Amino acid sequence: MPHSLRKLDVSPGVVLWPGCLEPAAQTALIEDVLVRVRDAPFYRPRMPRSGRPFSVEETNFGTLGWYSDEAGYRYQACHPRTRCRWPPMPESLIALWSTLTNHPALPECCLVNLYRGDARMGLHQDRDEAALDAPVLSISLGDDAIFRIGGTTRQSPPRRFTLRSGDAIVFGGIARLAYHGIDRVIANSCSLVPGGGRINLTLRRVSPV
Ligand code: MD6
Ligand code: FE
Repeated sequence: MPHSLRKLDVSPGVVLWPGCLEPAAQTALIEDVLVRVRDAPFYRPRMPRSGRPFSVEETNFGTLGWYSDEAGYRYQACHPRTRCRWPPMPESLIALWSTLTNHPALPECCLVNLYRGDARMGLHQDRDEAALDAPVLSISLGDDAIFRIGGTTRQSPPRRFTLRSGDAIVFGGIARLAYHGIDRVIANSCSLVPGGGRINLTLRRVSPV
């Protein structure tokens, strides 16, 4: 169960639950994540065409995982290196999805982003899902991050706010295709992630029902 259901409407379609997970729930969740990472280790995705490596490391849980390399962005059922299916999504995340999104279909993908050092995430849209009617749920663990969100064109003026460990945000409706990114992570602002840094979990529904 979420710790706090205090919610802030950041902009149309974007809802933030600051401190949604209490410290004990954050610790339990990071443990659930790290056990699964033993079977599905972090890797560095590459940009379509150029093959330039991302600064974030990623892995996935669930029936489908988001992956990127020279051939493009896509969802696939297996880890690119182990060739095994992704580990199952932690039950606590599926429960949180139902509570916070109210979406009737279950999430299929939990993308795990690991930010170490000066990793960041450029401005992008989440648009590889056929089920664009479903929102995206994002949970932050570890160091604080400066999140930037604009509108549906790269030119729309962005808003910035800090995402802290335990915060949850949901993007849906007219914000589902909003451009967003992580400008930077504030090193050592939180000690939750072993070895330091930030882990972000984004849950998505991929297939139409
Ligand atoms: C991150 N988040 O917080 C990256 N995408 O590390 C995302 O890319 C994101 O937070 C869609 C919806 C919410 C998000
Ligand atoms: Fe995103």
